[in-house]
Amino acid sequence: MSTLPPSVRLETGRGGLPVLRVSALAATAEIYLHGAHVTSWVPMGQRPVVWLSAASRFDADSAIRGGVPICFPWFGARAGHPEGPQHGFARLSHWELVDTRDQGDEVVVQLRLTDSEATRASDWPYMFAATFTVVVGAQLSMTLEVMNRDTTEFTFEEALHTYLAVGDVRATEVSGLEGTPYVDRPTGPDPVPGEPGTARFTDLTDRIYLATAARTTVRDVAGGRAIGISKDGSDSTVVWNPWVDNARAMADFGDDEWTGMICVETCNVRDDSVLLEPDQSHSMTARLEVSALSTP
Ligand code: TA6
Repeated sequence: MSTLPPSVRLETGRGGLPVLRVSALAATAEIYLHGAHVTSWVPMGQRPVVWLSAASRFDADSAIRGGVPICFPWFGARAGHPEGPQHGFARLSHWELVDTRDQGDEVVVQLRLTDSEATRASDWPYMFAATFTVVVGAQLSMTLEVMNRDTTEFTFEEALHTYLAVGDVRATEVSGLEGTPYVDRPTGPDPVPGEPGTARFTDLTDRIYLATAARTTVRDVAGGRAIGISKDGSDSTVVWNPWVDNARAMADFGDDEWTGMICVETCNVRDDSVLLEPDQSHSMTARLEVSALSTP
């Protein structure tokens, strides 16, 4: 990696982990090399859009709580492999900084993770290259590209597990998924019919919406703003809030923090998993933008 542009500084972050601090004209951002983990995106004049727990761990053996965890090559617990880390190894791995450059008013940062002795020795032994490209500006664009560098096909799941900051999740709704069937994880594995209205939050919410490429909008009424999430190359969307009991049960999640966040995750999971032939690659992009809340 050659020298960095003045808009990007590689510094020592929390827990002594290396962090890229990005100052674009229209926004600032932070990306830890640990997990290629976006932990902050703040458009000029806005409050932080990406939520981060005050109780998050910052060590090489733990996932950062909040921000945008990269879930790869599986999502959740890996079927048949209880020993594997929840949500795959990508968010627990050190990613290499391969490129960073100014692009007009925006700043582009690119990180890469390839197979290693550890991953090849795991129960997911394939040769791959994962490239994560973040474009920091008035919007935040994140693209995960996976290339099959093996001589055999492989299937993977992926998620940009985005935590968004809201004023009060109990006064928040998510539009764009109306009528879309989903797996309601607290109640069972089979998809249930979609709801006609916007998604609202009154309890633990953990939904996998399948076969949807829809743009979603988080209407943060208490926070007075809307957050738009558009996506390419993604057929699943997960919506999650742990609610009070699960928040209390997580050591890296403040007991009262659950009211201030909602996860809207850009994914390809379960039936939407991705099959790659040798030398094939697949890209998935999530794009965030903030706007004032239009009155209903
Ligand atoms: O995306 C929702 C989910 O799969 C929930 O079931 C919950 O486990 C959440 O991810 C957080 O997972 P983590 O491993 O980061 O605690």
